[in-house]
Amino acid sequence: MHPTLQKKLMTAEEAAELIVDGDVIGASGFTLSGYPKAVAPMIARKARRLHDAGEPFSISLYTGASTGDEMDGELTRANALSHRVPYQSHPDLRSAINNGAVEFSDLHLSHVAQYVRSGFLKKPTVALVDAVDVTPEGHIYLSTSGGSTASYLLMADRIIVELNSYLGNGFKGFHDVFIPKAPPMRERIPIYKVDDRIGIPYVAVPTDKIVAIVETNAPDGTRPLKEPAEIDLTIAGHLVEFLKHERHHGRLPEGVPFQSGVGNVANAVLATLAREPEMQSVCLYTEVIQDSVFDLIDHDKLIFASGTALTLSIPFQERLKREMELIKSKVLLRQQEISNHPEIIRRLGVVAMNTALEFDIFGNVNSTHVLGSHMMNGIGGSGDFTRNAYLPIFMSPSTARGGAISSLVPMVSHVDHNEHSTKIFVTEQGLADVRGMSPVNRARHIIERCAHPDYRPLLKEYLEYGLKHAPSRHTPVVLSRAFEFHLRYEQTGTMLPKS
Ligand code: 0RQ
Repeated sequence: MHPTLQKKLMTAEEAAELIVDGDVIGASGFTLSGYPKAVAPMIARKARRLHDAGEPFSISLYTGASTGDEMDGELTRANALSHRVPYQSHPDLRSAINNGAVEFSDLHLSHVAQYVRSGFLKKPTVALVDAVDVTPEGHIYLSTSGGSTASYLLMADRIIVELNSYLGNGFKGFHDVFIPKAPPMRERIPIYKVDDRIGIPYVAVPTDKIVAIVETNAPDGTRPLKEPAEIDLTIAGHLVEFLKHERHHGRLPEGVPFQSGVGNVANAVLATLAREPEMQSVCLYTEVIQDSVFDLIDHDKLIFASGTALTLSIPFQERLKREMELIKSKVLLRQQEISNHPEIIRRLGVVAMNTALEFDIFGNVNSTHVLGSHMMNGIGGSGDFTRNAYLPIFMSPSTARGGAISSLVPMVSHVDHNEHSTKIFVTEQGLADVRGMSPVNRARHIIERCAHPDYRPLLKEYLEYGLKHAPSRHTPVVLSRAFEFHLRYEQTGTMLPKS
């Protein structure tokens, strides 16, 4: 290591001492990939020590999206977090948000970097990043996530680099870092093909801002994905049949890229696409690239994948290390404001596939709030993609909690994606294509194709009641009954009426 950088080497514990009460940390990390793993637990330790001594200590934490236990878990358990932005999925942090201990700003992920650069959010005082290399000129080569890290590095006064040797120098070159100009002088973002590179492979920072370098050797703490369950495969099967049908009828141009959300259903869809002999090779213009990218590669079905996070389970992180050059020729990582940018999603005609918690008979979707109140993870990129996609698709099992909850309800208890943006719904029961339909036809179609048989008659009865008693036949919402499923669940523990 160059002597100028060597002087900044320190332990994670020493680096944590540089963090003070009230700091705003802008960190790397997106869906458990590329987040710093060493310094945050030491910040948590410092917080405990200060709290025990009766002193205040709490920080704000901005990231790309969710991070692992070393960051979101440790900091939450030490009561060290006051404000979290913009997405999370850790059970302890989720509880702290829902019990009011941590303030949470749930933002569209494409907005975050611009929020920070334009001063809508407090300026990060410290950037804390997981990197594969840092050079004497101040070139920081990010690890497995792009996130909003380049903007945090740009805006923060102090930078702490976790120099992570796990992936090795071979990882350099995965990133394409580009920050758009500020409005109103912004120019077009010149991505015309999924694999277009428009930036540079590192983030350039003034070296005097780097206050600490902490050496680590740690893989991402990604949770292993389960083998796809029967229900995930059934949903994936309906979806793939639909895509083949659309292609056959000339409504799905060859080469339109796919975006797929996180989790088991999303992974099962891509794995099913990979195995389907009639589906041609695909491009991904997405945010999270999961293990299933290897299914596509192995079946020679991947043309190229552009994302902001390479979220791989440990066996696939090991495989990435073994096949670095092959994967690099097929995958690139962008900043999340570019991976999720409306201009590019609309231009490329992305097919967006995301998971809903619940959706209603008219096509509104709730992705975030259980019973309208309890925060699950956040909207993430689902809004960026859904609103701008060529074909937005929502998937969900038709019931949750052993059948006590219907994912299809008379009216969603919280709206993340409204009926004007949504088009296709899929459950294990079937697929509803509601493009161009009036609200009543949408409702009939969605109930018939997607509802669980236990709930279908109840939803039909609600619709028919609305057609008789609602103030309008256009969208026959009956306010006094619209939340009867949710209220019944709160009162009895099931959305099904007592028989
Ligand atoms: O609860 O874990 O206690 O059993 O919700 O449900 O079926 O395991 O689904 O893990 O795919 O997550 C929408 C949360 C789905 C996710 C959501 C309960 C259910 C279970 C999880 P348990 P599943 P998944 C890319 C795009 C928003 C962000 C997004 C998400 C738990 O996909 O966060 O799309 N999406 N980003 O029992 C009450 C209902 C329920 C319900 C399910 N209707 N009411 N509970 N559950 N339906 C990623 C990023 O942008 C970063």
